[in-house]
Amino acid sequence: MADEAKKKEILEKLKNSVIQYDEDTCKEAANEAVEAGMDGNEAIFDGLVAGMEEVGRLFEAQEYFVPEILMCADALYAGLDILKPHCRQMDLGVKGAVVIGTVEGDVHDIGKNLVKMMFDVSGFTIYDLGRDVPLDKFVEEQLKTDSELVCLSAMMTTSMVGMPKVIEKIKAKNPDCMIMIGGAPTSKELADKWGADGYAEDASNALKEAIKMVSFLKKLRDEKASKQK
Ligand code: B12
Repeated sequence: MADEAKKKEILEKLKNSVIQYDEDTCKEAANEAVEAGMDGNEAIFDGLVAGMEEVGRLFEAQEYFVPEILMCADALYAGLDILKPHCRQMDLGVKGAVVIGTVEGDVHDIGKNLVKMMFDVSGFTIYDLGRDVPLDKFVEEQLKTDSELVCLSAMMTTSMVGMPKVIEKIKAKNPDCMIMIGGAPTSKELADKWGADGYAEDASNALKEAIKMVSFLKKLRDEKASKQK
C-alpha cells in the first residue's frame, strides 16, 4: 500500500499530466500508481478527473481551446486504460443490465465512460452505445436486451433536449424499465420534469442510484409475478 506522501505525489502527477496534455507522463504516473498498490478508483477520480475539472475551468477562461482539450482527453484516456483493470471489484448484492450512451449531437463521453466503469466493476451487464447516439437507438436497444436500466448522458444544453424524447418513447413501449439521466447541464429537477426515474451528479452516485432503482424494479417484477400465480 502506498504511503500518504507518495500517494499524494502520484495523484498530483496524474492531475498535472492531464492538464498539461502530456500522455507519456500520464501513462508513467498511472503505472506508478499501479506499482504503489493504489486503488484504481482513487487514482482515476482524484487524479485524472481532478485534472479534467481544471481543464474545464481553463476552457471557460478561454486559456484552452478545443485542440488542447482533445489532447487532455487523450492523456486522460491513456491513464484510464492502465488504471481501469486495477479498480476494486464490488459485489453490492444487486446486478442488472444497463443500456448506456451519450445522446445525439453530443460527443462528450468521458463522464459516460466513468459511469460505465462503475457498473463494470459491480458486475452489471453493459450495452454501451457510445456517443452521439441516435435517440431511437436507445429505445431499440432497451427492447432488444430487456435491460432494467437505461442511462442517458449529455454535456450540452443543446443535446440534453433529446433526453425527454427518449424517455417518452421508452416509457410508452416498456414502462417496466428504469431511466437515469446525468451530465453537467442536467439536474434532479429536469429528471423529474422529464419523467426519468433517477438522476446522479457523478459516477459513484450513479451506481448507488442504479442499485436502488434495480432493486425496486426487481421487487415490483416479483410482486407482479406472484400475483399472476
Ligand atoms: C472534454 C470536453 C470536450 C471534449 C470531449 C472529449 C470526450 N471524448 O469526451 C471535446 C474537445 C471533444 C469537446 C467538444 C466540444 N465541447 Co466540450 N467540454 C469538455 C469539458 C472541458 C470537460 C468535460 C469532461 O469530460 N468532464 C470530466 C467528466 C469526468 O465530467 P462529466 O462529463 O461532467 O461527467 C460526470 C458527471 O457529469 C456524471 N455523468 C456524466 N454522464 C452521466 C450519465 C448518467 C446517466 C449519470 C447518472 C451521470 C453522468 O458523472 C460523470 C463522472 O463523475 C467541458 C467543461 C466542463 N466544465 O464540463 C466542456 C463542455 C461540456 N463543452 C462545451 C462545448 C460548447 C463544446 C463544443 C461545442 C465546443 C466547440 N466549439 O466545438 C464541442 C461540442 C462537440 C459535440 N458536438 O459534442 C460546453 C457545453 C456548454 C453547454 N452548456 O452546452 C462545456 C460545458 C464547456 C463550456 N463551459 O463552454 N469538449
